[in-house]
Amino acid sequence: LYVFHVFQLANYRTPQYIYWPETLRWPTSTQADAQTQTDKLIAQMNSNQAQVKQRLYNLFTSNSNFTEIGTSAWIPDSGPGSYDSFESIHDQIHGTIGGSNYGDMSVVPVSAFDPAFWLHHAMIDRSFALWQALYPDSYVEPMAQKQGAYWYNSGDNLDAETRKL
Ligand SMILES: [Cu+2]
Repeated sequence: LYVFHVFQLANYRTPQYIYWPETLRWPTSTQADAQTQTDKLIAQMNSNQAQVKQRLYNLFTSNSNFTEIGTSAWIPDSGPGSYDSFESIHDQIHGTIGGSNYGDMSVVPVSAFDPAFWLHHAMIDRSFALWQALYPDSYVEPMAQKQGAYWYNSGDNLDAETRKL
């Protein structure tokens, strides 16, 4: 895997990214001598494959509203239900590659150090492009920010022109 030498301890909540000299997938531990467990990664990816395939199929075939399928932030105003989104699938893949001991792909500040990050995000972009080909008239609808965040306050109106961060 890719070898790198960066880091300032103060920037990371968990110290292993300081002493891991390379990206790790399904690391054996959070200790300095942790090793990637490729067998566990492959087993988990194989285990999840059918479920992720079905979820993508469902998004392509059962929902023509970009706002609803784009992010996991969309929450209907009323009614129980099970909702899915490209972002939720994206999140699951990050965790599946990172594994249970916080491999790089599991943690936002370091996930892009794993070359798998770029393949994964290319697949998410591809999925969006395929969905947009099916539903070319649906796009971002204005909606209020649900929770305060660093750049936005709860209730701020966000739309397609909102600055992406
Ligand atoms: Cu990501």
